[in-house]
Amino acid sequence: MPVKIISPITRINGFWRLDAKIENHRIVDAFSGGIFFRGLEKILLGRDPRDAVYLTERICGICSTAHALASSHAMEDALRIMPPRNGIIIRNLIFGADLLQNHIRHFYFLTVPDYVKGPDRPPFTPGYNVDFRLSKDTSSQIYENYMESIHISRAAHDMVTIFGAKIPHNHGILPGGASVPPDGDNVRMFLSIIKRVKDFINSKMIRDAELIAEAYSDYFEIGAGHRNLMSFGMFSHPDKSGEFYFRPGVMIGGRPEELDRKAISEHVKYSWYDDAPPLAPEEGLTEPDAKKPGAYSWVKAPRYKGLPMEMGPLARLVIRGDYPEAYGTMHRILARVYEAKKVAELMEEWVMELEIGKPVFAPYEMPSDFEGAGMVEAMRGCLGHWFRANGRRISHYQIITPSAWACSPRDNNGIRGPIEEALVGTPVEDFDQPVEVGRVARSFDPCLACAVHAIDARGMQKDIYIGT
Ligand code: NFE
Repeated sequence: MPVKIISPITRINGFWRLDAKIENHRIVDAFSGGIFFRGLEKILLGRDPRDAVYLTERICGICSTAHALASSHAMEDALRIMPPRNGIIIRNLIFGADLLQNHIRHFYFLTVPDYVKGPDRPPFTPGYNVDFRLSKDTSSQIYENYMESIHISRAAHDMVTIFGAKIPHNHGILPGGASVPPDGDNVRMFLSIIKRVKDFINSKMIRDAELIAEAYSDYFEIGAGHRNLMSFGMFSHPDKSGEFYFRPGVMIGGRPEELDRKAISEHVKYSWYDDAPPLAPEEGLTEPDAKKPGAYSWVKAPRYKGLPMEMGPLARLVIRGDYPEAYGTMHRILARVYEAKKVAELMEEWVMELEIGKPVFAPYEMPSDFEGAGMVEAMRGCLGHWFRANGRRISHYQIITPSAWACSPRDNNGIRGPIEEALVGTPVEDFDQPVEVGRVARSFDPCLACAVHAIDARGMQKDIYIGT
């Protein structure tokens, strides 16, 4: 059976290999392989737990604020720290700004070229020449907005720097709260930028996404996957402890459930790690075995109650009740732009809730031995940091990112990961131009930089198709 190997898949973050078995112009099976090794958990051992926030941010440049949040939540969980109201709002503003940057970039830079023929010059050439359905005028208009989105996504990053000092790897989020207090200047600056970003999303990005969705309506069905959704809860409420603006929850086969934070385990049968039974992240091991027979990925297979789960904007909006229950490629794309609109609107309100002169940080004492978990939403979905400290040094740290869930290989029961499953059934018109594979896979906004770390030379074999 012909197998299309795409490695590395371009227009994602990090290095990723997809093997798609194609029969009669349809994908009948798929294998998702992370082709570099993550060693972050090992780097953290023996370090001061207060430094984890800065070290784990370095996992990835596109979602570093999410790792800062997860790490801070883990410390706050362990030491029962309650950040002050201002600190929670500032963290929401920093993470919200980074989420907007991510969603704008994902839509224009990573998604649009799969559906809209670009200008006849690099970086848009060379490119595919199949199944472009929009008129020349509409395509030009969308690429005009693409050019503007470069400035707008940068403006979103500028917002992160107002309260986070720099981006990627901000210094504004830390255990205990935030580091930059609000004042007249930074609040005014933030407000003027959020308004500009919001106007762009409302007047251009939503329209461009809906134009694409209309022309490619078959993609509402293509790429549905396992039909299990999960969210850990996004944007803590500053006045209602334990509540979120985007609530946590689970939907399994259409049935809503409360999230059980203890029902997560990682499988490694098909991953290049020493064999172990499914382990909870509190006990998780990261012992590489690059020669393990049958393994095909550096990504582990996280499971919830033993099931693969889909997450990210679509899961969050469905669980929040802002989008009808739906599964499929175009639903993921639309949910991402609608979520950007909602978050921008909320952020405009949150800036006005800051109280000048009030604290942003709660000081704390660090005992010798403690442990905690930080379970938050990153842009792509559920992100967890689990750690233990002994003698004020990290003795265990385990991270599960949303892309580890999405790009996971088969689990110990042989069940495909979410993207593998979503690809099955996808039509492929031209074996040599498999644009459809990228459309389905990228709708999850995968980031292999988060999922794994360090390249494997096996990704360089000759039969490999470079780029999609
Ligand atoms: Ni590298 Fe990340 C997000 C995290 S990965 S982008 O969002 O955590 O899944």
